[in-house]
Amino acid sequence: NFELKNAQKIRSQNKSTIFDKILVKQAPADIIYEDELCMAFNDIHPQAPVHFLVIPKTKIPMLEKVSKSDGQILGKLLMVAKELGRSRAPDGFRLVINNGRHGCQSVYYLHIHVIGGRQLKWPPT
Ligand code: DGP
Repeated sequence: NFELKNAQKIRSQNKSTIFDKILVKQAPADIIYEDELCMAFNDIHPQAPVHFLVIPKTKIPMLEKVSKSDGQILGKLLMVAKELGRSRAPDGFRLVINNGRHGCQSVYYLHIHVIGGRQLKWPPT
């Protein structure tokens, strides 16, 4: 039933993810940037020559869970994505945030994909 499914969904979204472990260096990752608010590391399944993820250090499971007080960290994530994207994919790049099942989100720890280093197509399928 709906309530059971919803409870299971909420529990799964609160579970520790692989990105929680990468953040505290309990799991390996190719970290390309880190400061007091965020971290960026290369995607383990790159979809292009440049494909890295930017995550906040304070956990947000998915974009739809952000609150008004998260505005600053969201801005920060975009700024870091922009700076790293510009230097690593100077001919252009794309940001993606997958949200929920239909968005193909697989890791429930908010992350911005930064993809580039080749000609991308639009629209994505
Ligand atoms: P998504 O939740 O669909 O937005 O994508 C999650 C991305 O995370 C996917 O592109 C693969 C990547 N990923 C999954 N596990 C690991 C991991 O252990 N290390 C790294 N570096 N990336 C991972």
